Amino acid sequence: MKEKKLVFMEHDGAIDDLLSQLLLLTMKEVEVIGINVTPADCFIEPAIESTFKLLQLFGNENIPIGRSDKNGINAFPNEWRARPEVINALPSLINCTYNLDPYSLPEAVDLLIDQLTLADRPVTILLTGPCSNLVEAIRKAPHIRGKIEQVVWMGGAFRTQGNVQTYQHNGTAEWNVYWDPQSSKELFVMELPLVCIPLDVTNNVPVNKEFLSTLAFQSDYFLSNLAGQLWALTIDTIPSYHYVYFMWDVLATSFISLPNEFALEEVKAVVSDRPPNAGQTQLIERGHPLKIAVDVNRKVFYEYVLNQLKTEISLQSTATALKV
Ligand code: AGV
Ligand code: CA
Repeated sequence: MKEKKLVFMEHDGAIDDLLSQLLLLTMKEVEVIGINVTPADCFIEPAIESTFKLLQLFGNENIPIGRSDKNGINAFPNEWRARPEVINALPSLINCTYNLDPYSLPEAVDLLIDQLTLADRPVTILLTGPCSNLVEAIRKAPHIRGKIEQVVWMGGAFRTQGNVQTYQHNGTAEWNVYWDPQSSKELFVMELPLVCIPLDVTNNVPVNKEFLSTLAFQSDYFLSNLAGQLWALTIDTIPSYHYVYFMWDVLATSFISLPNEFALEEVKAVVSDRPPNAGQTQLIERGHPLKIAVDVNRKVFYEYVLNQLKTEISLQSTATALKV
């Protein structure tokens, strides 16, 4: 049998990140070797609770979770960070047993270093939040570079407008890059095998009612039902910022399984770390080489997600998790 692809996930607890974790766990060809949670687009305690509950549904409580205590240079709006709190109260998750002390978990950078060091083959790192833990891990333990097969990052806005709208900013940056522009700048300088899934391509995949309606018709499947509940929470996305919620992280996650459905381009780029464009990913000739996704087969992507959400989770683990 073909060996599974090893994946370490770094997320930041937003609804989209949790949906991405769920999608990743449905991938039969993938072995998840750890999940770090950063309090960027979330508050840490509820996000760790959701992360653990999703693992539990799949009977994967043995996958280690790392807790990051980092503060971004540019914090996410608190209204966004507070959104995920409601997730743990959804009917599909509220009765999962949860008695984990989040402060007993390993620190994120240490967990990443340990898991990469232990891995017996190269690992794909999936970043659906900021890149700060990865950059610090490589700085602290340069030997882990050799264990990195590829870094897939939902981040950047190369030939399109950014999604940061705030003071002292001209709107050119994407949030995951902007949260910690200095680490982002350093990530590009490191010249890892990096693929960015930027706004240029995620703009093609909004969460729309048609998709949610199709998903609802298959809600006899536990995971489809749960995903439908999660996405419904994104429809009234916070006033005064963006009204449309995209499948940003979910698209980046699908790249792990569907690389051939994406058009990639090799570019050279740098990240700005000062106003008025901190966090902007700029294409310039003297920049660092990386790949960016510029297009995706949307139809295949939506169908793939719908199909993965028909994955049956074992009744036994659900029963234990839900105490039924
Ligand atoms: O910029 C996209 C990133 C993704 O990793 N996040 C959300 C996804 O998890 C930040 C973000 C941009 N707009 C948002 C965001 C919004 N309206 N609500 C919450 N987060
Ligand atoms: Ca995210």
